Amino acid sequence: MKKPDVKVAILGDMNVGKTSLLHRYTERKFKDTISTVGGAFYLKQWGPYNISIWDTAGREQFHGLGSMYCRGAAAIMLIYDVTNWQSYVELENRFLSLTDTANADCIFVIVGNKADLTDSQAHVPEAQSEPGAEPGTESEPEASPTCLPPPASPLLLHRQVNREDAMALYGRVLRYKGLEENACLPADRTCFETSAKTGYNVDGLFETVFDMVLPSILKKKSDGENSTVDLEIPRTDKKSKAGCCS
Ligand SMILES: Nc1nc2c(ncn2[C@@H]2O[C@H](COP(=O)(O)OP(=O)(O)O)[C@@H](O)[C@H]2O)c(=O)[nH]1
Ligand SMILES: [Mg+2]
Repeated sequence: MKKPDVKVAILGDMNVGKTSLLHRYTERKFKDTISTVGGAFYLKQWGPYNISIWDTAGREQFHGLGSMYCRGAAAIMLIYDVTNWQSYVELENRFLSLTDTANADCIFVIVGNKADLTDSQAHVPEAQSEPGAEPGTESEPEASPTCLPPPASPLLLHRQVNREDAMALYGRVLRYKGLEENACLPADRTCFETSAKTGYNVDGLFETVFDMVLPSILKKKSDGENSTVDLEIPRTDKKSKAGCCS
């Protein structure tokens, strides 16, 4: 198996669409039900580097694993559902502390998923989607230009979380981490809205994050460290914090 050069972890409450986002990005598909037991791991080649992406299960019983998933992470995606305020609140209440084991220079991005439910604009995938990435469910054939016009937009739901809320959370995450806002990436580059269902902004999210972690890979390499991420389950009682683990 190829050794990852860097690690990205996906965190957020159950049902916000973490697995669907990863599935949409890697498989170019959307399925209505995919269950994640414990977690899943995906390796993406990005230029000459291998990036490991860790999907977690949001259920309480797996929380012990959450900090293990974040261990040595160079980037963490905090995912909420734009139609569910509680999923946004939980990021701070339950998930932020799990990121203590991430790298000291870990990059955070805040992602509001299910934007298709609140915004008609999110009904089309981003322009830069690869050919073959089709919106909607995997069983739907791609619409040809000569087909009937698209069906009327489904009824949109009221959004419970705004982009401003996400940007405010990003500021609080930086404060929690003890980071200076002006020394970090600005909130308008680290807050995303996506739809795993339609593909809206999914490539943009992952590819921006991959680009963001490149300096971290290069720094590790120039520091002459062993630049791989330890995939083994860490030994218990390892209490040391960021910086010790990659
Ligand atoms: N409408 C809509 N539903 C979504 C989206 N992403 C996920 N879902 C649905 O939300 C549910 C939970 O998704 P899942 O990926 O399993 O969430 P996870 O628990 O965070 O991994 C499933 O029924 C998905 O079909 C999305 O972007 N839009
Ligand atoms: Mg899941």
